[in-house]
Amino acid sequence: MWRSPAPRRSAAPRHGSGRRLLLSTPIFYVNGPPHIGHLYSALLADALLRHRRLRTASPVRLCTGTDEHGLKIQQAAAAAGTSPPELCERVSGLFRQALTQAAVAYTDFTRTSEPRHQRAVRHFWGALRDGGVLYKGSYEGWYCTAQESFLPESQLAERKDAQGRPCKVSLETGHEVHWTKEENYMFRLSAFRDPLQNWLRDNPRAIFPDPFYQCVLRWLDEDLPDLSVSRERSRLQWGIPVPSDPTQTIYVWVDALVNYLSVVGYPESHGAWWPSVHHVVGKDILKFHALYWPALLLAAGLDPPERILVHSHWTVRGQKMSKSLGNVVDPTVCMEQYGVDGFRYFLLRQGVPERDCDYYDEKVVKLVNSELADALGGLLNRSTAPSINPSNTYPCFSEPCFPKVLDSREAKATSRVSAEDYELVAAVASLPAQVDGYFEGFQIYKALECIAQHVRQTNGFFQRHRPWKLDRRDPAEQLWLDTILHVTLECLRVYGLLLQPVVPHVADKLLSRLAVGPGERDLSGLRFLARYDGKPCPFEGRQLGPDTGILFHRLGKSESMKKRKQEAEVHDNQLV
Ligand code: ME8
Repeated sequence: MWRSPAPRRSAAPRHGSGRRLLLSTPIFYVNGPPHIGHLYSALLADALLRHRRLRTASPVRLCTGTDEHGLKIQQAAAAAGTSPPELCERVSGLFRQALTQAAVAYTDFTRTSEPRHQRAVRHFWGALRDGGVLYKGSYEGWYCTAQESFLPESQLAERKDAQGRPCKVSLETGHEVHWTKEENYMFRLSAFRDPLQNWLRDNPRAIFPDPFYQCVLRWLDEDLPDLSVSRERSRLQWGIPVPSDPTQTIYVWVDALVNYLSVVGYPESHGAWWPSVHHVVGKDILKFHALYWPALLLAAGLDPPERILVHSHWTVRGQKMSKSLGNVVDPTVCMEQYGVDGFRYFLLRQGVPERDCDYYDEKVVKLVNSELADALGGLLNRSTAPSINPSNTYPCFSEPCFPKVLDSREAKATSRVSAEDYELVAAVASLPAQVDGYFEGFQIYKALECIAQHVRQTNGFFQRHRPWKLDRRDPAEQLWLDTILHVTLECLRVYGLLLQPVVPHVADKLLSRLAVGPGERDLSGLRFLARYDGKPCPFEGRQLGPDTGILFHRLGKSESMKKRKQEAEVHDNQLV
């Protein structure tokens, strides 16, 4: 019987927002090129990373990479008429390229074929062996190569194969499973029910959003059979041999999961980061991350990760994405078509972790045109137009024009400021805290929905007061005009700051136009409309940045596509 080791001390400070954090994406199989689902995981993690960097100065890392061993890759290489190393090199490069193109600011990219990773896996295996949780047994069951996993009967369905013969397939992937009988090393997963239940009971936010936490609790009430953690080397050569038993290869999932440790220097220096880790994963690999991985960690004398952030899947026009249906969406093409920021915005604004989301092109065009090009870009364009702001400065706020009230219902009949204007000011003032809450709650889509709604509200403000109708020759009108513009630019500045984690290039363009310097862009010191509270505003009277053109070109015209491409090239040379 496995016994829990004495409580461990970790060098990673556990609490408070000022501590270091390791964010991760899954490491992706190299049996096929990247698709939008992979990019979505990476963008979620990237937005969390960027948001955190804007909030705190404490170190944060984002690790990603490629999962290169196992039967699936061995077979894919054979089918492509190439060797596994050649396939891995090529496809791993495609993932790296796609993530870089999408401006995913990863700090680490692990390939499981790297020696430093393999060394960590061998050490981890040794820790499991020394912990007494491995035993050799004869194992038989239905193996699904696509999932690299043995499946119980409950996850299988009867089908006919291409020749019309009955066969069994995985319910989840639809791929045929094969009866496999081998001598394997087994991991005593069954001994970890109580430790896992205790961990989850003590950490109700460890698996997030909550429906996935509940799902894992249910799994723990069911059968928890021991896990086969090696394969016979005669069948699987493409993997890490079991230390001191060259007849066996380490199970690809054990190998892959250890990437989260090898990246932070396991077994020597991981203590500086572990277990201050948040894993972003798709729901398809929840069991591996929420049951197997914490159990393996406990068995190896380490703490489970702090959080597992789970998201659902993208379907395409209502169908599961699959090579056989030929409906796999290539993120590289999408980014060329919709712009890097356009596509980032779409995926993060439309993707809801709790439920599957459907992809189709028209939806991208409609959303991005309406929210980025028209609402946000239009507002910037209108409020900085030379006809309305010929001095091209951040205009001054006049307190008598916009008197402070404690309650929007107090709006005076004598002032031109309406109750709706006061509501706008109050809403934008509380927006940063709201957005922080949504990022913390892994609801980036809600943060974006909320920002978009505020942008609409600000357009309403601008429209309501028709600043273009005001007569600048009249000093009183000029003061009011400047005040309207000041409030509008202050709102835009807040939106630009808050959008940085999602649309870094667009936000940079917006903030540069508003003359917000590089040192004025973090979120920790964000103050909105200081003048309304009688405080000085550092931007007032400042010369605006150069007008570098439309903030985001509407999608759908070949001309604007060309422009976007040129701009992306210029930007690539300037930004991470
Ligand atoms: O499972 N929608 O790799 P993988 C959204 N190597 N996200 C999707 C998706 C979809 N339709 N399809 C895939 C593996 N994903 C293992 C992981 S980690 C130690 C090892 C995303 O290439 C989602 O994050 O099959 C999913 O979990 C991951 O890609 C699976 O990628």
